[in-house]
Amino acid sequence: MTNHWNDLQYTDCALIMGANPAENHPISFRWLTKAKDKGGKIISVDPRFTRTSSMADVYAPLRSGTDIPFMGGMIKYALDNNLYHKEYVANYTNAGFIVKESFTFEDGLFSGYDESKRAYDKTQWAWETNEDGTSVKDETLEHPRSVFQLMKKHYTRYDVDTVSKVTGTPKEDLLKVYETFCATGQVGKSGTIMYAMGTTQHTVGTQNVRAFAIIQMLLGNIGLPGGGINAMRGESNVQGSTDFALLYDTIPGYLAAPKAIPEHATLEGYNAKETPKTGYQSNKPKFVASLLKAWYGPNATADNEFGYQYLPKGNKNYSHINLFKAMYEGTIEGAFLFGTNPVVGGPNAGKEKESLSNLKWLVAVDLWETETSAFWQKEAGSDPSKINTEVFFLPACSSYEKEGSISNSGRWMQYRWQAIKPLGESKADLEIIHELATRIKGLYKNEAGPAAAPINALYWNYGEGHHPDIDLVCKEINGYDVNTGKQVAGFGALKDDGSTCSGNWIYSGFYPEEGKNRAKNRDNKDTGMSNYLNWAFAWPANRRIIYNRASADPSGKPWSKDKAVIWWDDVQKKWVGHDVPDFVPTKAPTDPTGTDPFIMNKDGVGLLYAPTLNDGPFPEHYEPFESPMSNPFSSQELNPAAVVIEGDFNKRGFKADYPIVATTYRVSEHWQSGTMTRNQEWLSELVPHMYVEISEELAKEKGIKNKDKIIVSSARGEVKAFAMVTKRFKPHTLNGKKVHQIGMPWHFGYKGIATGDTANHLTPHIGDANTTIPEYKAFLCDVRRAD
Ligand SMILES: Nc1nc2c(c(=O)[nH]1)N[C@H]1C(S)=C(S)[C@@H](COP(=O)(O)OP(=O)(O)OC[C@H]3O[C@@H](n4cnc5c(=O)[nH]c(N)nc54)[C@H](O)[C@@H]3O)O[C@H]1N2
Ligand SMILES: Nc1nc2c(c(=O)[nH]1)N[C@H]1C(S)=C(S)[C@@H](COP(=O)(O)OP(=O)(O)OC[C@H]3O[C@@H](n4cnc5c(=O)[nH]c(N)nc54)[C@H](O)[C@@H]3O)O[C@H]1N2
Ligand SMILES: [Mo]
Repeated sequence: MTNHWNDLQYTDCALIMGANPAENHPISFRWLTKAKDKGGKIISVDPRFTRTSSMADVYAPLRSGTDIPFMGGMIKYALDNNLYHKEYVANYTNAGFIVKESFTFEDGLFSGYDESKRAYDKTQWAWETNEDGTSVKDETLEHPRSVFQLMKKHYTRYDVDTVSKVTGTPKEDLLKVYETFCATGQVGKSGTIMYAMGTTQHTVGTQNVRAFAIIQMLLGNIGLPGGGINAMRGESNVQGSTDFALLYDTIPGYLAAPKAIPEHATLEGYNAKETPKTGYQSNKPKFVASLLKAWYGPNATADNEFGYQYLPKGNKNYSHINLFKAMYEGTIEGAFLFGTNPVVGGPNAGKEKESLSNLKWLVAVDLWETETSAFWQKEAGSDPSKINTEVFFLPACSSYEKEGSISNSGRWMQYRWQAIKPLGESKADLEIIHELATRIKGLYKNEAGPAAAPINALYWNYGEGHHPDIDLVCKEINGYDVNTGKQVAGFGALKDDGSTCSGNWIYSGFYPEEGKNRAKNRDNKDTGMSNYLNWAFAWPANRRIIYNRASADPSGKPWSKDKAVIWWDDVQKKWVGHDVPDFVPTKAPTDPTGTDPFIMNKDGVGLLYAPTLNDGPFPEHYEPFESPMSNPFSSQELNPAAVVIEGDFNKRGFKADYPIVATTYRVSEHWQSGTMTRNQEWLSELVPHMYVEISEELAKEKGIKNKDKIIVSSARGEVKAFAMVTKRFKPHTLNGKKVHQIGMPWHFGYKGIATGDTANHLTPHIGDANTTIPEYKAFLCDVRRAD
């Protein structure tokens, strides 16, 4: 989230699209209810009428996988009707930047496409720069090569009629949404966009979010209370684990994972390639050196590039779907699965199960024996005599049995204390990792060579014995002066000369001195605009609203009194207000860069045009991997840069055999792959079986009655379930033709109390062009009665 939970109460309009927070993030609704009490509006855009929709002022259905046309239409509407915030756009975004002639867009393809690599040469999308490296700008936004004009041209094609044909959203619903949300472009108003997996789990997932960013910058909604782009995060600590490099292409603090490319051959080369000359990221070498010092301690010296060469460097895509493909092909020998159940939660899960049988060994660390750790058993439909995988099970303890911090969607790092001692033989994950690390280090102690070197160099100083000292882990994350041992005050104090360490620069500052772990802060006094600065610690630097410099006009005054966050105090000569400024606190608005609020970007402005993404600087509609219609916007059907897996591992279905659109989602009563809830009696009783929601119209066509057993099939598998005939789904009218959509929860498996077929037997192994997240939310299927 750019903002945070409590801040939602200040919104004039929440556009909830690709999320169902009433059921999946219920606490967010507490704040939305407050917003509603103050006259705020809620919009819900979802293929299914959800409980969120039932709380909304405006509901619009759409076909799964068509959010870009939906939002493209909104961008066009805002521009055509002059509803955008001109001063914000001109000053705080790259609207005026002049794009080089080498950038073109034709029939769905941007310039620089190489079909054999399914990749673009992004250098062709660059903008013009002056001799000093600054960007060439046209303040009037009239130049035909300006971002603003190129954007306008790009979205002229997204007229309401064409959009409606693709999305299936009735025209009047589209216009109602556009009108309601674009009203937040007025000074004094703010609108927020709340999204989650309905947005991201697509081959165009990242560009879906980009479309949100464009509209929010056009309306001047970023940096304001009640504004922003707010990702409702998933697992309780998924925000924290992403910050700490859960993603395969990052190392902690969103630094790029080193690759086997010539530019990354040395630390100097890595820094040169990854560090922009301007903007806050120009400090990157300090964060990298401090991270390496945290990992390798005294073994990281200036002479050995602080241990940079100990880091593995690979060029492959190591995302979930590719890891499982590699297992399937037998190129991975062993796997540790810490708290994950891919035989239920992974895409094309039947194949993921098969992949596991190609491993030599598997270690599952979990609270329960899951469908995954039991994949080899007869009950799982396997023949144990044919499976050679050696499976180890390590019992993990639950969150109540251990201490540590988790970070919520609003980036608040909050400490949790241990409630009870671990039951039975179970252990905290940290303890398991500690034991593993110390034993592996023990085994390699007397070995030399490239495999042993990084293990021997690893600085594992979290105390003696079997119980790691979690306080030492916290101190290392914050960072300290390696000579004095004194904790640093924040990331501003980190150095690139090896004199400081920090395990994650974005968290630096949460534990600035002995006895002051701010994740443990529990002062619930409102410090202004419900930012609660003394409750928990929000990265970065305890800021609650990111880009909050944009809540003030170029001269430093809040755009409006009601939406004030920070402002320039000309007497004290600094930024003051309700939040920690997301800006150099003493940099005056009159400074040459005093009006550049997006300090994490090289040019200090928001990117309406983003030449950094893999699939183009502007979001463009492409059909899902499996689609019921051809793309009316261009002859490119699938995102040209999507990560495609072909062959036996990922069979593809077509509309002739599978004419129905399907999607998957969650219910309040179950959690994820179900291990956590299908083992609970009460929750199992509430939602005891796998079911599929189908419209009354489809039920009639197929002769299906409520509670009948049906079979849903896709190119990859079949699922048997109860039919839930519902008004929540309605057929779409796409280009004049009726197309059905169905939906189902993905929580079921054969273990536990509430059992049922696994929805993921149907979903494909296909990845978004930037993140490789699988397209769980839009695929094709067919439906028939089971008897
Ligand atoms: N009770 C409960 N709460 C949870 C979880 C849980 O399992 N149970 N899981 C947690 C986790 S890890 C996560 S990531 C979050 C996920 O939170 P959400 O994203 O809210 O979860 P979903 O229910 O998967 O999907 C949200 C909605 O997207 C809609 N949708 C499907 N396709 C499209 C599309 O193409 N466009 C649009 N606009 N909408 C579409 C679905 O109909 C669904 O209502 O929830 C978290 N909260
Ligand atoms: N079709 C479809 N599939 C999806 C999605 C979808 O929307 N549709 N959503 C996707 C999303 S957003 C997500 S996040 C993934 C989730 O996929 P998974 O992470 O595989 O699913 P979970 O059920 O959350 O698995 C968590 C496991 O961790 C165990 N566990 C709980 N606490 C602890 C602990 O403290 N330590 C350890 N070691 N284990 C613990 C639980 O018992 C459980 O077995 O699924 C994805 N799969
Ligand atoms: Mo998630």
